[in-house]
Amino acid sequence: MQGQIVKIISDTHFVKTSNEVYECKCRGKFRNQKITPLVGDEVIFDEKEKWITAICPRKNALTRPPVANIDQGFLITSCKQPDFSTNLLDKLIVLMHHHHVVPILCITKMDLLSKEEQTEIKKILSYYQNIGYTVLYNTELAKIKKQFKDKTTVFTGQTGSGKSTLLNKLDANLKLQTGEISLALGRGKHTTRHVELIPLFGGKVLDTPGFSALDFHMFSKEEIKDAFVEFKNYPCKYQDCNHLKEDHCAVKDAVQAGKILKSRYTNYQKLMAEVEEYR
Ligand SMILES: Nc1nc2c(ncn2[C@@H]2O[C@H](COP(=O)(O)OP(=O)(O)OP(=O)(O)O)[C@@H](O)[C@H]2O)c(=O)[nH]1
Ligand SMILES: [Mg+2]
Ligand SMILES: [Zn+2]
Repeated sequence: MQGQIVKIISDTHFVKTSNEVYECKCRGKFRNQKITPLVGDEVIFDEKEKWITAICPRKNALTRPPVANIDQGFLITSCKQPDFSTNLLDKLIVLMHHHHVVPILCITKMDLLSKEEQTEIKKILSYYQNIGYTVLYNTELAKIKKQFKDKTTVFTGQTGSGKSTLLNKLDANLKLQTGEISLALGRGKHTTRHVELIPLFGGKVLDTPGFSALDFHMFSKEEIKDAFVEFKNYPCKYQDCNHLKEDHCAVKDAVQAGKILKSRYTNYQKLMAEVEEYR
């Protein structure tokens, strides 16, 4: 039989077919091949023995969070508790580009900001909109619901950013566990412990445990360059310009002229430096 893994708890894989969920184990064979089944994987399984026998070819596989076959990523980004960080946001965007997942910025906790702080963040977000990304606020439930149809969407973002809270708001029947943020940050504790695939509004959504820090050493310079999509609007004299130490760089000029958001460029510099250091 064929089904999709919707949850994994230790060595139990919950495999969903059109009408039932089977609790399957996994043979060592995959481990030898260095493939681990992930939530989102389509698998072939023996319904009698409850063994997963094969993993179907994947569209993509992410490691953080560990999920497969993803179309789009809701980057759940809080304005406060945890604090808004363009650095984290830009890293997540690079990660999504790397896996061919369409990033959608989803902003939470605007209500915790003063009017002035809100204006400041909205200015930054309108920049992201202008370079082509969809930006949604967690108060725009109707708009958010429309995004899910016929897609597999992963919710990702820092612990306490409000992933599970938003899902509960979208569908009150879900009753996902949510955490008290002051406690979560203090103890570095995650409220959501497992990745879970949930059918929602004509699509599939994956709630995932948040993270507290990220490292991105696996990227190449080319990948990072590609993920800063707006840089392509400023062709440099040299085609392979890294936009770092080069003279007459159109990207650096655009930063100077205020056409490229300063934080985008500094985050780019930091990522490129991390790659350099890692090599
Ligand atoms: N003021 C305010 N609080 C929010 C908002 N969204 C979520 N919260 C609160 O933030 C806390 C953490 O929310 P969760 O939904 O558990 O966060 P999470 O991203 O699922 O966290 P993990 O499961 O640990 O990754 C809870 O106390 C929520 O009530 C918001 O828009 N405004
Ligand atoms: Mg959660
Ligand atoms: Zn350049």
